[in-house]
Amino acid sequence: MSLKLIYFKMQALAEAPQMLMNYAGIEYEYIMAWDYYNDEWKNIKPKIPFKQLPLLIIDEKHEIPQSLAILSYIEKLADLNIEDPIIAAKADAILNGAQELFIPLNPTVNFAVGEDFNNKRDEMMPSLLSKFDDLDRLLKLSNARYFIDDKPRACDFLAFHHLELSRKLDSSILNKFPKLKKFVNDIEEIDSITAYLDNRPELIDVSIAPKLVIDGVPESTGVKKE
Ligand SMILES: N[C@@H](CCC(=O)N[C@@H](CS)C(=O)NCC(=O)O)C(=O)O
Repeated sequence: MSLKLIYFKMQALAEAPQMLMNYAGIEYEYIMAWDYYNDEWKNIKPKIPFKQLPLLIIDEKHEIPQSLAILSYIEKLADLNIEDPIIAAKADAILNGAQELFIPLNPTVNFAVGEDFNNKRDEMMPSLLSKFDDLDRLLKLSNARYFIDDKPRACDFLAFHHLELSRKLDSSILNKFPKLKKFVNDIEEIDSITAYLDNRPELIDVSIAPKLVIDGVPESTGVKKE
């Protein structure tokens, strides 16, 4: 089976799918849109379902858009999906709730600079903290290491991604939420995730001139090759 994850130069919606695949030992290729389609994003965009990425391409035949659909497909492939409909619905609720953190957090950390970064950070802080408070309570209710049980699933990797990224807004942001902080540390300490985090392109110069260090070369974040 061949799995190709098509995305851009940013640390956002392709992170949780990659963590899940690394955790489950599923092989995949991460390919920049311009390399896969051999064209610029503005020409590719109209031909993509929902006109956005990430897109998972299975066996060069099936295109799966929408990061949550991608996560749920990988979860089934990894045999991590939940049989009990009530527990599965609770996991879905965490997944959807965590995804609400995507905007404005991800675009701000990946692209905003200077005054614009500061304004966006300050503006989103109350809603971010309110959502963290929700996640903190739900994690306490689970009475387990992760949101559902002691096995990390799609909802955990998605929540982890957004929590981890938020530390680039403010490195002390999780201090008010000890349970969430421990959750982030627990995920970081899973061997396959430690290896993934250590080897993925590093996001540097956040708020100044954000770049991803790809194969040792710092490249501006964005939807363009150069
Ligand atoms: N709901 C979609 C959102 C996808 C999305 O916002 N993708 C952004 C990158 S993170 C994108 O394709 N931006 C380029 C564009 O819209 O032209 C998902 O979860 O996959």
